[in-house]
Amino acid sequence: MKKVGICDTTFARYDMASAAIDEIKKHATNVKIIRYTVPGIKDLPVACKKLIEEEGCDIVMAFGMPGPTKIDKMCAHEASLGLIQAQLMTNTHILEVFVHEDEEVNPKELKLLAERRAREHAQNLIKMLFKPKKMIREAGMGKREGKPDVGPL
Ligand code: RDL
Ligand code: RDL
Ligand code: RDL
Repeated sequence: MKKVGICDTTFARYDMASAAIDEIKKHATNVKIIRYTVPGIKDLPVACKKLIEEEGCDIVMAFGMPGPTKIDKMCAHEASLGLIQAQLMTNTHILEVFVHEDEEVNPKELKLLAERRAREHAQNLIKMLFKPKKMIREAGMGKREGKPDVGPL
């Protein structure tokens, strides 16, 4: 039984974690999911580290929505560095699933992007945990999450 940590924020304007949990449950039955919600993206790194060290998660997903301003972008970069540090400290993958609010102008499109990116990163997680050979077959294929794949050269 693998344990998957799901960490998200109240700052985000879409519940990406629920979309990912639904996607994981569709593709795997032998998985225990542990969810942890924090206020914002800078709170994600320690929450993910706790999911790994204290809850024994084999892999974690970190969902966040950086806002559109300069301070939000800086915040996102800092959160990203923290998530990388948490991965290095624990030797465990944390899939960073961020959707920047200015990736789309139309709120409906932003919602769709968040939903799709969450689900596609959940599919990546399933492959990384259970089907690493499938992941290798996709190497160099120009895959993207939430937007159309750009494809190989
Ligand atoms: O530790 C409490 C907060 O500092 C922390 O939750 C921050 O991540 C909150 N936050 C900002 O302070 C900010 O300027 C967030 C953003 N921008 C942001 O764009 N997205 C967030 N949090 O999730
Ligand atoms: O942890 C999951 C993803 O966050 C991680 O795989 C990122 O490296 C994916 N990614 C981005 O989120 C991004 O904004 C990539 C790029 N840009 C990029 O330019 N090239 C990548 N990944 O290989
Ligand atoms: O060049 C166009 C896109 O690749 C670029 O805008 C990416 O940075 C979009 N992107 C993010 O901004 C992000 O925070 C992506 C991810 N995360 C991601 O996880 N996967 C992506 N793009 O394919």
